[in-house]
Amino acid sequence: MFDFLSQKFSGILGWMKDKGRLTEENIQDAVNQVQNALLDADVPYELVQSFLSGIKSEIINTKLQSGLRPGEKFIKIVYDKLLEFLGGENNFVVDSFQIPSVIMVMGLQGSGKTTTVAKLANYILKQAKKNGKNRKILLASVDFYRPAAIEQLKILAKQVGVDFYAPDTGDSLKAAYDIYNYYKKNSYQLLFLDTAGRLHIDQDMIEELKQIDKNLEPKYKILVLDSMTGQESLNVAKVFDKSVGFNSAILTKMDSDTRGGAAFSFKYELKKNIIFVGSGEKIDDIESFIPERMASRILGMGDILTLIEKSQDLIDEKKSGDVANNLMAGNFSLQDFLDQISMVSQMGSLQKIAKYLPGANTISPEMLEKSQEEMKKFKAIISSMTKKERFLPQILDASRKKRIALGSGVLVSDINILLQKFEQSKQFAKMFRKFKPF
Ligand SMILES: Nc1nc2c(ncn2[C@@H]2O[C@H](COP(=O)(O)OP(=O)(O)OP(=O)(O)O)[C@@H](O)[C@H]2O)c(=O)[nH]1
Ligand SMILES: [Mg+2]
Repeated sequence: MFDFLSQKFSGILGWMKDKGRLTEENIQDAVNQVQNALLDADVPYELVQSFLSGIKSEIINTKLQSGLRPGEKFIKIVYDKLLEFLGGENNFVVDSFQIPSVIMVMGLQGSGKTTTVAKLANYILKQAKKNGKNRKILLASVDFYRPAAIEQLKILAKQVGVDFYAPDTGDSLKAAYDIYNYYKKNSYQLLFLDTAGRLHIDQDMIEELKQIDKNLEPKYKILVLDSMTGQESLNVAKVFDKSVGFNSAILTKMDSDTRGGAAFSFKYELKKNIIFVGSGEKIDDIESFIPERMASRILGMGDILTLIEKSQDLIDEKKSGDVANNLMAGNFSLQDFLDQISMVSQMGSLQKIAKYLPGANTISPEMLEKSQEEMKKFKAIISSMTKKERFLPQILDASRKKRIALGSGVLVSDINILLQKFEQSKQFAKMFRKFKPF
């Protein structure tokens, strides 16, 4: 997700980071590179210009204080602008689907509506479960155009473990009424109404959606957009906005080789939020779209918070929370490092999670493989340390290192590498804290 932009931005900002002085020349150079990256990512020209002029005027007005180096200050300005473009502070959390609600899901054919309905239901169920709650969710479809469409939703509902209802009619408005009555009668908390898509927007489709909207008055209308269609998806969104209207959008297929232009431009162009992104074909492949985290990913600073959240289903919640807190608070110990490594190994291969880590785009598969081996060693090393050593690594003198090396079957040089990497993580956290309000 955002791999393309992230690769470009990491390069540009890596180059700017250590600049001791911001000159007209190096700023212009960086700005040109940002412009090329955005245009290559299929961001509309005017929008790129607006983004860049915001950055330039901010640089002119900026006073170099706040302890950031000039190069870092530039990155901070880009980060803030990026955040603003991606939606600023996100005001939607999935729990804020009010109960009871009807949620109508719309979009072109193949954009991912049906899959997304199932993913959302699954996501909401899981979130509720985490808080010790349950949700009574109904899935239903008014897609009578594609023969297998309703069956597809039925199978997905079963997989997620929520109810499904199919009315006995082929007329979409009648079906919508029938579904709505069933939802009311059985006191469901949420009804997801999957609708039919067409290859292109046509008047019939819009009319049908307008009719259902007028009669059922769904509280939420969500537009599903295929991120692979690039700028075209913005045009689709504009037509929906003018006709049926919608509250927010979900961008699917962000795991594909989309260059991310649509995600980048959506808020600016439509003045509405993206609330989720689809990141794969499986039912769990959905993430909430949190602009701060996306901005951080685009800049190659990783997205540790999402990674930690993803891991929470698998690991000790308190422990992961502690690691995150310690990392942010700056008292990250070797014990936390060990916990982090253990969490990572429980989540599967490094390749899978690397995309959430800072600077991940500069890491090759071979390096990841090597890191996986290294992690095993690190785990053994820290496990051989005393509690005091884990919290005060500065006491590790030659004789302690020798003892640990013997205990864990590694070389003293491996211990030094570990200490170096640990120091780097701390440094990164420090930089991260400077940028982030949390
Ligand atoms: N890689 C990837 N594939 C996705 C994602 N979301 C949906 N798909 C795939 O896209 C294809 C179309 O998804 P559907 O959910 O059937 O799309 P739809 O909008 O309901 O399609 P129609 O009902 O025909 O209009 C399926 O093969 C999905 O598995 C995603 O986030 N990533
Ligand atoms: Mg469908």
